[in-house]
Amino acid sequence: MTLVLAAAQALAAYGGDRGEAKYPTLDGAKPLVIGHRGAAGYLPDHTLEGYRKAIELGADFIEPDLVATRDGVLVARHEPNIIATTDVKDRPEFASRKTQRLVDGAREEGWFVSDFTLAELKTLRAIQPFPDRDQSYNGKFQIPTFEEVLDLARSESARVGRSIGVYAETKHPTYHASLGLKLEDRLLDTLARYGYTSKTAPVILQSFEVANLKYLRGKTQLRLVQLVDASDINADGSIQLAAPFDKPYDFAVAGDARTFASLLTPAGLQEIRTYADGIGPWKPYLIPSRLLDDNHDGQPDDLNGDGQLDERDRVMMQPTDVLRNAHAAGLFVPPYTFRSEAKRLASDFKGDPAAEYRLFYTLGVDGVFSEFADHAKAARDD
Ligand SMILES: [Ca+2]
Repeated sequence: MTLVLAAAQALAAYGGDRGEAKYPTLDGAKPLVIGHRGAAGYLPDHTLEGYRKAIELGADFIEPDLVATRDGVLVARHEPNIIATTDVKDRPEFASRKTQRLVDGAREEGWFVSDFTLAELKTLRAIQPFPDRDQSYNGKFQIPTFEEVLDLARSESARVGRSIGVYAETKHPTYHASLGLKLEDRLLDTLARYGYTSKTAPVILQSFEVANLKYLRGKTQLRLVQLVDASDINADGSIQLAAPFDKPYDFAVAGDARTFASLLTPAGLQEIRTYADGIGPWKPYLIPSRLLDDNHDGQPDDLNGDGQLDERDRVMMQPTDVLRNAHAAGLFVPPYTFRSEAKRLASDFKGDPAAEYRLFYTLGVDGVFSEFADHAKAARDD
């Protein structure tokens, strides 16, 4: 029996014939559908239009990544460098702003949010960074401020009649602090103006760094999540840890030897529980996948014979203990990122994103960061 079929049968057993919604999550509630960067599978990342689309598709939370402008305003972008997500490179008036910066120790060239005022950023328009996705909305939508995202979540909650949460990430806190643009107090001050200070507020904060989460823990009761990254996954399914994706960047600066993988040991999870409520791991930490070499020629097999190696040539392995250990530590676990395109799905799923969702829901994840919220919701509710 395949892992996917086993997952489907186990999920059926949870629901039973009584029609009860019961899930193997930390608290037994339905796993959350989190609209990763909005509805990134359909519309350009981190735009009000993209967040609204995610809500229409059924997202419970929308997920803004936060960076700071030169005048200290929090705006939603996945990276400080906006070369790939806006039309800035086509704007002659900003040609002279092109520069190089070190982001978490890695040199990047492009245009950086911290070199622009909010007013200047508002003249730019978002573009779809994945070349294989719909490019027809390029040049139409603005970069939103965090306040505009909060306003949208509030107005959409009233419009659709359910609570839409905001799952915000502090991007590169050490980098921003080095520029004199510390994110955390700006974030908490903004949230406090909306009355979001308690554990029950429709807000969750997350970060790949540790020190800023500990700082936030000392200042707020809002739910906090430790994100856990990696650089890649090896052919055998083991996690690859290469800088700057090997450890939280504040660990790198402090000379702390611990890696992201260290955070997911039972001891690491206990430590996280002292300052956070959940972990957001890259999904191979929960269920890895591997390439095959069935003909023993020393090269990974091209399972679908298309001449290239991608997710479609991988096979899912058995789950690790990370989810069970995290739940045992009292931490909720929404992994990232779920993408529906066939080339982004392991061979087990046969091009059907619902099969991947069912596998992870059955494992007991407490949410999924999805770029196709409609598929995440349908797989959860059907
Ligand atoms: Ca292939």
